[in-house]
Amino acid sequence: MEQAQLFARMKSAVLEGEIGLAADLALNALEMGLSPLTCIEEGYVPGINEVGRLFEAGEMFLPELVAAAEVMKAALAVLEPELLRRQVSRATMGKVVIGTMFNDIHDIGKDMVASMLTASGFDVVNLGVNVPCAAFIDKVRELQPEILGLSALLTTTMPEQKTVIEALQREGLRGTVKVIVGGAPVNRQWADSIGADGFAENAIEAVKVAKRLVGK
Ligand code: B12
Repeated sequence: MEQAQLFARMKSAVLEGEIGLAADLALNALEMGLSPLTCIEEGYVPGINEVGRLFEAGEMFLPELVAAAEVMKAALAVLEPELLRRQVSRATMGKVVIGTMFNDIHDIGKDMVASMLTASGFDVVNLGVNVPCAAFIDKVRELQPEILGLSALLTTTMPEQKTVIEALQREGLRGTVKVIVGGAPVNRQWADSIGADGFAENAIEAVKVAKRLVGK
């Protein structure tokens, strides 16, 4: 199968909610020697973005959104171990604590960022989704990470990023940790307005920003 055809089938597997097919295509791609990251970026992510567009337009509904997310997870489960195996770096870049904001259960993109950071040598502690502000603060105090990553996929949960930064300030921890923010509705302007140290649009950029912030 041609690469372009394979990527098109990955995209349609997400759109059609075909979990088994998506995982098989990921295995095929690895057997063909394709980079796991290219498959994610060129195959599956265009699929989930199209699902988001159709959902917004009222042409797809919640069950289909859920199914598409399951497909993404199945494909990533095949690709991520290979991503980590290929890119593993021996140098320790520092510790990152990352999580999705309170009342937000989106984790596909946040987990991609976590995987890419791990693959690049960061020691990542992933707190999962729906993380209350107090849990972020407790982990920063306990683990003293160099970087705190905050993910928000909903316009209603973006303000939680500001809440966490303010709480760090209040607790006297703001100077100890660099805060990076991301998620589909987040942009640089928002990041600057809440006093974040960094913003990234995708997982590759997130690694660059994190490295810059730790001076590597
Ligand atoms: C899949 C999905 C779901 C899945 C999530 C499953 C899961 N386990 O994650 C399910 C079905 C559960 C879901 C539920 C809902 N969803 Co939803 N969902 C999506 C969808 C289609 C894709 C998100 C995704 O995974 N994208 C792929 C990843 C790779 O991209 P990403 O998340 O943006 O991450 C990248 C970057 O943003 C960045 N990044 C991400 N995090 C971080 C963190 C840091 C620190 C950094 C530096 C970078 C970074 O790097 C990532 C990798 O490149 C989006 C549409 C969209 N295009 O965003 C809607 C979307 C986010 N959902 C939406 C909505 C409305 C909902 C619901 C409220 C629907 C409902 N009526 O119940 C619920 C909310 C539940 C909740 N409380 O959280 C809206 C939000 C609208 C808004 N303005 O707030 C969207 C935009 C759809 C739409 N167009 O209307 N959803």
